[in-house]
Amino acid sequence: MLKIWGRPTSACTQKALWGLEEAGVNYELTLASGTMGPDGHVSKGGAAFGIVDTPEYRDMNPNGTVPTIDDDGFILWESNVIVRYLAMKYAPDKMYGSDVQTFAAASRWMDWEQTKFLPEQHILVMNLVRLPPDERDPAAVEEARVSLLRPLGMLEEQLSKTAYVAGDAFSMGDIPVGMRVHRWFLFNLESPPMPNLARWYDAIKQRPAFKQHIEDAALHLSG
Ligand SMILES: N[C@@H](CCC(=O)N[C@@H](CS)C(=O)NCC(=O)O)C(=O)O
Repeated sequence: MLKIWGRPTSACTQKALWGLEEAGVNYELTLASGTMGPDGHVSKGGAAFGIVDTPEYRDMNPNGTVPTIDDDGFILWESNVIVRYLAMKYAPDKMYGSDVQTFAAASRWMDWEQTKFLPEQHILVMNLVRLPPDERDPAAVEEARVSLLRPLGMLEEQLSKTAYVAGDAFSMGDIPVGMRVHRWFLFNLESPPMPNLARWYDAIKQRPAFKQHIEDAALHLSG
C-alpha cells in the first residue's frame, strides 16, 4: 500500500491527501512533523510528531519537510508534484481529462499557488493561528491580506471564464488552489465580493475528498 508521511494540519499534506482520495489510491498515513504535534505548534511548548529528523526520513526527503510518499519503493516529495504524479499514474481522465493542454493549464495554477498565494498565506497562518498571541504582528497580517487580494482577483477573473481553474471540469489544478481559498475564507478577512470564486468554491466544497481532508476548520485554525 502507498505510504505517506505528514500531518493533517499541514497545507502541503492536505493537498497530497486530497489528491490520493481523488485518484482512488489506498494509503497509510504516518504522522510526522518537526514543528507540530498533537498539542499544536512547538512555539506553544508542545512536542512535534517527529520522524522528520531521523536519518531514515532524511534519506527519503533531505528537506525534512512533509509530505513524502513511498509508492512501491518510489519516493517522492513536493506536494504539488505528488498530486501530479498521482494524477498521471492513477487518474489521468479525472484529474486532467488525459489531455496535455489541460495538464499544463492545471499545472500552471499549481505552480502559481506556490509562488503567488503560499508566501502571504503562510504569514497569515503564523500570525493568526500558530504563533503565541504576544508574538503576532497585526501589521504583517494586514499587509498579507492586501497582497492576497491580487491573486484572488486573478482567480475571480479566471473563474468568470471557466467553471474550474483549468477548464470546465474539475482537475488537479483545483486541489492546491481550493485548499488555499478555503483557508482564506476561514480566516474571515475583508475582501470584495467575488461571485465567480464563490460559485467555484461551493462546487469544490461538495467533493467528498474535500470534506474528508480539507473542510474541518480545526485543521486550519488550531495549533
Ligand atoms: N514545497 C514543499 C514544502 C514542504 C513544507 O514546507 N512542508 C511544511 C508543511 S506545509 C512542513 O514540513 N513544515 C514543517 C513540519 O511540519 O515539520 C511542498 O509543497 O511539499
